[in-house]
Amino acid sequence: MEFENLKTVDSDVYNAIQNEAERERDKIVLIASENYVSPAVLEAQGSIFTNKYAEGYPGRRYYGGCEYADAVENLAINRAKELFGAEHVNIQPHSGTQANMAVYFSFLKPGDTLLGMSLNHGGHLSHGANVNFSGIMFRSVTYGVDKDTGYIDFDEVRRLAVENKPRMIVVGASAYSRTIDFKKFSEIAKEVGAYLLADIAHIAGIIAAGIHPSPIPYAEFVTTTTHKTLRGPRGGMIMCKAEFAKAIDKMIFPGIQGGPLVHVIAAKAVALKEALTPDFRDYQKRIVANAKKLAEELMKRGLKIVSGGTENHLMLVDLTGKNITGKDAEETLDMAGITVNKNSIPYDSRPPAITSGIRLGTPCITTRGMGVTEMAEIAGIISEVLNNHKNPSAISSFREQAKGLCRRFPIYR
Ligand code: DSN
Repeated sequence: MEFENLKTVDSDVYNAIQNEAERERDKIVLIASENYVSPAVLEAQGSIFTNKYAEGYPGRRYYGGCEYADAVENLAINRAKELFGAEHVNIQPHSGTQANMAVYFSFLKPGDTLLGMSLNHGGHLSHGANVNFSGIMFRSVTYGVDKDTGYIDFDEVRRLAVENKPRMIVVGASAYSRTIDFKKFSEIAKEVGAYLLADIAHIAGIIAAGIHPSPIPYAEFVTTTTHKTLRGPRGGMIMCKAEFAKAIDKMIFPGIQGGPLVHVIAAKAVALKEALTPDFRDYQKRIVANAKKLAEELMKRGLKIVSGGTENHLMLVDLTGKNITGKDAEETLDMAGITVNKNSIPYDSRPPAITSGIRLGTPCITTRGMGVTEMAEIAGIISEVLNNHKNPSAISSFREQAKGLCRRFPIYR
């Protein structure tokens, strides 16, 4: 990557970027929440919109000179509305957690009950984990997956909802490989008089492509990040019914954020335009087909997948029978040129910094153009590396194979 000014001004940062470019180029990245943005998204995010203050909303700013900031924010909002069929969109959240925070702070008071998926069972920190503001400020109750099937246990969700009368139910996950039944969640929420928030950060792209059912008809609030399957810049977004628009907008600004990141909003607009194309739908189909194939190939080689497979872009590998922890698997696979993250599996006996599982996802490798043939090859490397994790020379021999695969599928040509 050419950064001539940066090279002269700050060689330390320049070198870090070059090293990161090399890492991204030469490693097979299976982190389910990551992706590679398009060159157009990258250009918009690196644009001079980073110079602009635009507190407020299009047509109602606290600074002069916002006409072009208004233009990009309106483009992003309108494209998001079209893509998801949302009544109202706030495109300013800096992250998924801030999007969730804005929803909670708008409609919950400290001490109110929040029912969300347990972090240990695949939920997210901001869905009520006790180390997060959401678990500190609110009375958090969590549901999980069935021990035998690995599927969300709806009997438990309903029982907890009836017993605890939450003010809000959060549905959404960071490590759950099955289709989420938003309708069923909305029926439970209605039964107990709770709001429903669907956090679709991981599966937003798949939903936009119509491959996963959308929560828009069922949830009062839908939050997402823009950088995972959606393949946009790092950031967040809130969609809601029109009746909640004013409260949500007021909570994002001035409630919990100051000036919006206009360069990021410009990049979100570009990503949303890309997501409206038929190519994007085809790309999401390939993400899901690749994940299915990868899971099948891993299972063929004796690896256990939580819930027995996947219907989205990710899977959780249960390593309990493999004599290796999630932490060691992450480190060993990285030495072989495959980047993953350790991840708790449901009912894990090990702590979150060690874990008994790894999470694998296919957005990055699908963006590079890899298909089902490459999934079999990658599953073969993963299986061999895990089987030979005590043998460093065997592991390094896979490094060249992984690099060769990456070279055949360059990210930025
Ligand atoms: N940390 C993200 C993930 O990896 O799923 C969620 O915020």
